[in-house]
Amino acid sequence: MNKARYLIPDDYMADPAVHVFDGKLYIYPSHDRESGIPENDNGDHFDMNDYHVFSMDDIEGEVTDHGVALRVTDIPWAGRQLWDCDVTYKDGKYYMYFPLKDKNDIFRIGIAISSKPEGPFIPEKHPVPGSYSIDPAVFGENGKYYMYFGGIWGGQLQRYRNNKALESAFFPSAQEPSLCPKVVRLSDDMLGFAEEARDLLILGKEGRPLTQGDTERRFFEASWMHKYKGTYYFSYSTGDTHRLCYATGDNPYGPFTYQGVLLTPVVGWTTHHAIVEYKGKWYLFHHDCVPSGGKTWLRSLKVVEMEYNGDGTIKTIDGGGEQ
Ligand code: FUB
Repeated sequence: MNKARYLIPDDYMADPAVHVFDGKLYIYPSHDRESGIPENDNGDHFDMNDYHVFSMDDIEGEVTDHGVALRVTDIPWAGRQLWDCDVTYKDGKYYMYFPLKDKNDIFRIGIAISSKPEGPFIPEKHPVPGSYSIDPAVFGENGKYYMYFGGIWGGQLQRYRNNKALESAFFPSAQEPSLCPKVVRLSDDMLGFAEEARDLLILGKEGRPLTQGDTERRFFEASWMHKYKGTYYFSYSTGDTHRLCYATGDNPYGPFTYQGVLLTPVVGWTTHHAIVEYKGKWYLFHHDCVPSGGKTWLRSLKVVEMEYNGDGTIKTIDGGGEQ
């Protein structure tokens, strides 16, 4: 596959989480829609209210839409805005983790469970105790499952320190270490956190944490974790500078060392992704706003092959937007 391919031309889907279950690729995107809410820095215009699940047997082949897997109206604690979800498998069950604002307009992370990768997913009655912010991504190995989460601005991460809500949002100054994504091991029943969420440190090559003012490299949102040749790759969006970047480490908690840009800006404001190996090749799933003519809240899913250099760095992919 040399060229990026749009996967779902008939609908607006974004924020892909992608996994191989039973030998097939399963895609768990956000489902964008035209809600009429004006665009703002809080992300109110991303007013999604359900999830569809898609699958593929072949990266060039047909994409099957399995229909609605979860609706906001099915979730007892729901306020609004179903953002980026992820799904993982353990002991015969598929667990979907999703961010949603509760009735007080606070993002929490919810769980919904299915016996099949395509759903339908049945939501738990309450969000994960102690959860906050957005963009959960789950990485499992050796029977342990780690959740990565967090996002600044509309994702509300600036409202917390040490897992406690602040009286008001607060950003570090430009020279101070940036707000970190969070990593936490999930409990054995997959329904809660087994420990306090920790800061996932991203260091520059000189060993110092990236600073809040380093907007071209610091974390904004859209965590993803994958492993390649024994190295852990944490990748994320820089938000207002519109890059997907990555950092590497030798264990799931880090620290991670910044390595570079995975995807240059796309057409649109947000950039978000999943990285997955399928049939011996690596792929970057992501989104852009070309089909909607640049409407930032109507995004379209794409996939492109991703390549590593011999030293384990990733070849930067051109997102096609303004740099
Ligand atoms: O889709 C809403 C938000 O936009 C996601 O949670 C972010 O990662 C960004 O893609």
